[in-house]
Amino acid sequence: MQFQIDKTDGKARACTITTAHSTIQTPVFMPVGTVGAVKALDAVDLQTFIKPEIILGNTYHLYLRPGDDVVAKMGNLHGFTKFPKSFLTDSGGFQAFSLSDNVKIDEEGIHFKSHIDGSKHYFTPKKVIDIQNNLGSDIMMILDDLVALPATQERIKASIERTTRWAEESINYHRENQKKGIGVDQNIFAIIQGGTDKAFREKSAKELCALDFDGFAIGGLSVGEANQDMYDTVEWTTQFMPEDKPRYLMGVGTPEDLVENVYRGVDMFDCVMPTRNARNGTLFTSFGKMHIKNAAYTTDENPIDPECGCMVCQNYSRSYMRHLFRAHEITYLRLSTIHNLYYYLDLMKQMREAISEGKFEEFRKEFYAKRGVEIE
Ligand code: PRF
Ligand code: ZN
Repeated sequence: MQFQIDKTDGKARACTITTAHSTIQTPVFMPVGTVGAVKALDAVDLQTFIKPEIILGNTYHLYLRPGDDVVAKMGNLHGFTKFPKSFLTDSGGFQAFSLSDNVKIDEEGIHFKSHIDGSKHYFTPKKVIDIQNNLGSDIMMILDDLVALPATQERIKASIERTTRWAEESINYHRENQKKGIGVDQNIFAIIQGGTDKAFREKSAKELCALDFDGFAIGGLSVGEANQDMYDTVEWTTQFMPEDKPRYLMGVGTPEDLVENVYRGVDMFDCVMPTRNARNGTLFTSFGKMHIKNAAYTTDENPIDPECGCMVCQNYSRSYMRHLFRAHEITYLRLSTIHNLYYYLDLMKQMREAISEGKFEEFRKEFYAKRGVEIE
């Protein structure tokens, strides 16, 4: 992986990441394709209407079904899904915690039961790398131990200590594998934990960033803490992260969260919010959120967002979108997903332009002004 900083503006960064499959300009939002498909879309839709350079896949889901051996046989994620650009795969720990029953963590790994058929499985740091080798993702994530907030100091301490130990095991295993020709084109990121505690975040960041990873993620946020606590924790943590490696904030967030965290030096994001909200009837626009089922849109001829350049906004009215939503038409899911993802990727593009022109502060003010919010 090549990484280059193109421009900075305050703490905000515009960078270029080059993997074996694409060139990624940051700040970047990665659409979530949990089981190897961004829900409601296929690879042609993605390439035609959204044009992402990288999307996410989940180790947990793909390991359980269809099985990473099947994906490997079909030419990895790229050959199987026919999405030719980059994939990042999450390690599975987070999904095991949030989706499966009977999760038990010990010093060596995570025991869990499949949410599909109740079968028993065990993820270890090495096992999730083996699986991600089979998936052929461009960026693999280490197995981490994250805690739901609020948590006790003892629990957070145990989490960062275990995560550091697992990180050491992961990086050694991956670099040894690469010497044997396994995962040569694959990159691996560590995940900083530590809740919202400054001392724990500092310790976790310093320990992990001393290791030979290709990039670093901030995990364990957007798990129930206040927005400002997330922003403060990110701002605090980024100071201990290397400048010359990508920084990825996992599972975040709203458009406001993206602006605030780019402002604090984050390069990469993923979240189910644009895709999930689309399906639930919440559309993102340059003037804020829109609930498309609202009766006010019954005969509204305007596009969802007059400022949006997406395929949906070039062709269809709010009235028609509201109708499709209320009629539970499958077409609604595809169109709303296209609009929301386009909005998210376009927002990142606008931020990159603002950073490149040294106008990020102005951009941020304007972003809030359009939503009727004034900031300092
Ligand atoms: N760890 C992993 N995946 C994640 C997270 C984490 O902390 C989060 C936290 N928001 C989302 N996805 N492995
Ligand atoms: Zn649109």
